[in-house]
Amino acid sequence: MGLPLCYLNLLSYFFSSNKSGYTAFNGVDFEGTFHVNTETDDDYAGFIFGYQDSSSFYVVMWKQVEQIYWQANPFRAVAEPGIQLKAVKSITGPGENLRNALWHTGHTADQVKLLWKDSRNVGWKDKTSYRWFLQHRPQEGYIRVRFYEGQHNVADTGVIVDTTMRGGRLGVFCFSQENIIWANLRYRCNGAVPEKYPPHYYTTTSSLNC
Ligand SMILES: [Ca+2]
Repeated sequence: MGLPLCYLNLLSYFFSSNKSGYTAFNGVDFEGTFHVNTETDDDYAGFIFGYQDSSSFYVVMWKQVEQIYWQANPFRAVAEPGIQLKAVKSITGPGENLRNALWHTGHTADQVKLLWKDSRNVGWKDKTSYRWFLQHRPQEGYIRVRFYEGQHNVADTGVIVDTTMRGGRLGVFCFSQENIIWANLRYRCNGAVPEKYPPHYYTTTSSLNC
């Protein structure tokens, strides 16, 4: 069994659509809104950036509740609620290993590195709009993501420094979640490295050989 259908759909969308074909190798700001328009599902919604191919991309993904993946092979995968930022660098590409690694909240060798997780560990709420704002400066490896519910900031990665992907395409992401509505997606080129930030707000990550 391969990846969930929506993930495959996403990849085909990337492969076939020019709408998301914007390829940023310089700085980019990317914002959008997602809204889960059902009360009967509790899985992953999010977005992708730095997409180079189906084995190499960044994903920001948010699950509603904790859950062990129903396919225990090739390894047990546990999803936690709370927003996660992952660097995907898969030696296998789409398939069972990457599927379970994406589901899992943690590092999976040769597949996925968890760069950040919201320590509040709170899932998204049904029928609620969340707006994200990403700043990615590939040359510096600067990544920062913030989420808002209305005017209220509900998550902030702080400054993450990672250079696994030096830019790439932008898109949306789902994993086993129905009725996600994405809206008002916007991007703009922006090479300016944001304002100075205190050292404790700065997480440098190493290579992906985790
Ligand atoms: Ca589901």
